[in-house]
Amino acid sequence: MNDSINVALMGYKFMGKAHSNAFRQVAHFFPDVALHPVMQVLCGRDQAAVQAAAAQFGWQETATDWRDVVTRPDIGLVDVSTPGDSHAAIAIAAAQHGKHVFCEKPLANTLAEAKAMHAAVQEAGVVGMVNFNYRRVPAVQLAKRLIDDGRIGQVYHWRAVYLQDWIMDPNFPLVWRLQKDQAGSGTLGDLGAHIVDLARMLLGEISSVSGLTETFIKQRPLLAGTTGGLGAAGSTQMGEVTVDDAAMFLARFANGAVGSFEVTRFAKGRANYNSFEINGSKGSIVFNLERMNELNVYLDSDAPDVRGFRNVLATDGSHQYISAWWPAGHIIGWEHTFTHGVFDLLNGIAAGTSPAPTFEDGVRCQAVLDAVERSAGSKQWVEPEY
Ligand code: SOE
Repeated sequence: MNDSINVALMGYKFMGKAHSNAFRQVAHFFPDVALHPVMQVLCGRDQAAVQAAAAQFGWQETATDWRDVVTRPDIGLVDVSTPGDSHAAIAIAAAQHGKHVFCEKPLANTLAEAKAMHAAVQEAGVVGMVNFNYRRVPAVQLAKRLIDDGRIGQVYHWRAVYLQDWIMDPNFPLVWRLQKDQAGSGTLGDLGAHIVDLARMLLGEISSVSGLTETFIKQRPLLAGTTGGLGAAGSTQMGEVTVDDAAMFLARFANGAVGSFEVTRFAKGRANYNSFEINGSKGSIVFNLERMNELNVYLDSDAPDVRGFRNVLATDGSHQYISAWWPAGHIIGWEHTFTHGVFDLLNGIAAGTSPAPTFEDGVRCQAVLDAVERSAGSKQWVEPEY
């Protein structure tokens, strides 16, 4: 059997569940993975909740303070799946103690934190990888191959949206994702980070942006149990929303292409609609996460009488990661992208290299988000500060 590595996962909610599933599945479906993960410690502040999660997801131990975990000599890999306000502290401490670091997106809440995290993994000589999971959709990898091989020619346009609708009810409470001190930003960091990362992977660096942000509902009910939450008589107290509900920006790419990006949590009916279209001199590509096994492709090289958008089902052995799963046509789902990320991460650790998206990619994405915020404030075109 291959060597193993003990993993500590920080965070046990939505992302903790997705990452746990990836660590549990990876060696079963990718038996050639160079390091087998041992699900050693699950860490979270609420002892009863973290114990229940550990039992459900299959972790051997629990801890309630990440500081006790990052110093443990038996831990080789620290996975940071907490809200953004603790990413930098945990990742930097873990790197300083010689642990490899896997971090949920966006890498940090600010550009300065992201740069400090990148410096920490570099100085420690450990692997640092950001979990931008949509890179690891096989159909998205097919899009990359078509572009890199020149099949759609010179790329002129990038057009991406990431749309959700889960906070449209004004009575939806002021959860952590709506508070700048915890989340860093709203849709921009949560959803915009994903499509910026995809744009960078597929088209290359973004050189300037012009953006706007908007917060439609500025006050929301405080959650019970938070300062000023439900009053004695049951009256609901309100708190300020300090992040964007929507963000839009135009971009120029270093390769001459131009792009548009739109993210919102106010698109009724769009639960998790992540889609991009790329237009080149010889063809076009369209991806939509709701049909994540498919890639829509238009190629000039087709005979004129049958030319048109075709739907490619990216589920046969020629498509990345697919041979580990099922026969052609037996589709995969959202959770598989996390397993693919963990597979590449573990191979990277064994080889001593950080797989993309590295912490440097995380910094470059953060620099674009930072530029959009500055542009929204100044109403000017702004360049990312890499
Ligand atoms: C929440 O809006 C969220 O779960 C993001 O945080 C994820 O990164 C995205 O994949 C789906 O939406």
